[in-house]
Amino acid sequence: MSDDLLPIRGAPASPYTRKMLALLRYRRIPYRYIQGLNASASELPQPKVSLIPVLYFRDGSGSLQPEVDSTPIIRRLEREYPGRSVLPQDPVTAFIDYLIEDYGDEWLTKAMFHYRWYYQDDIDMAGSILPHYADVSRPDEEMSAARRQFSERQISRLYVVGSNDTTAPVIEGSYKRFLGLLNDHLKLHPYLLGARPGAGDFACFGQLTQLVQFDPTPSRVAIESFPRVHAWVSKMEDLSGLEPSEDGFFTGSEVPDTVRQLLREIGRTYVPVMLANARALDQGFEQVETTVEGLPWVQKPFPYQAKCLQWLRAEYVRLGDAEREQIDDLIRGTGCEVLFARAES
Ligand SMILES: N[C@@H](CCC(=O)N[C@@H](CS)C(=O)NCC(=O)O)C(=O)O
Repeated sequence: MSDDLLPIRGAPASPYTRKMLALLRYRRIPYRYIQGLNASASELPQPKVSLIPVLYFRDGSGSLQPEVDSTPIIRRLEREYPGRSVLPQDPVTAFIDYLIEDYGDEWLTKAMFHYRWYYQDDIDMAGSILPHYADVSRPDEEMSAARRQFSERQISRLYVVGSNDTTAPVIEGSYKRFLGLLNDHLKLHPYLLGARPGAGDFACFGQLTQLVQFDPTPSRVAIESFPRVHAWVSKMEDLSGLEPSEDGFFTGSEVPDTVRQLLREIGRTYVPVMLANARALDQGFEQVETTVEGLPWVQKPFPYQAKCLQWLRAEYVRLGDAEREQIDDLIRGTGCEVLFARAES
């Protein structure tokens, strides 16, 4: 009965849709996947903010209400569907998972959007394939107009993620280092936080479905240098057959050095940009300006990422004293500690 199936609306080229589909499969939550950007083609209501994926939950009267934003949706699914959790129970591990999830969603996505709409090969591929996802039967003439419109619209939005000629080397350097760090980690552990996947794995996976499996420039990097990561992405797609053990996640004291190296990478790139973005918004600046790895970073302020910083800080404040000390030990010297410098004092 389709009534029992959780509706999710999204598209194959949307990294957050892929994040949520893989998570639903792993969690064995029965769903129906409605493909398309617009609710108008289905009987489902449109959310207030026009983003995908949209998940639909029944309210008290039984009607379906749209929800967007994968991070809170994951928490809601945890409350409503028990078992096969993607949130570690150990608060220290859970905090690291949250930080990695945020990094995947908010920083890796810069690489995803940048590569897709910056290089001609990538623009050509995405521009010619993506518009077909709305309807594969539309005539070729219509599709070539759609291709132009769609590509122009997306290229004009590169600024939103901070992709420009100044930031291109920073974004690309960070993508390549991330692949290298994930590769090192996967030599020892199948998932970022142990023997079972956390929300952070799904966030990184979502972006990597595009970066290593679709767009030609970044996928070449993965195919040539990181076949292990390429294989990981394919495996993550459907973990419905994995039988996770209760103690599959690392405890806070077991978090390995390879994860600490990833935190260092987060501290070198996402953290300075997140802080500069929040500062620019606080002070009403037109531009975010900072340096990342000694290279300049300029972009327009992005209000959503200032909220991400507040949410991260709220997670930190919520920790008990002993756990916060453990986190402080883990992140000391990674560059992530400055995120919480004020909250600490
Ligand atoms: N924070 C949101 C981000 C979702 C998002 O940015 N979705 C993109 C597609 S991957 C989108 O709908 N963009 C608007 C558009 O393309 O019109 C989440 O985690 O779900």
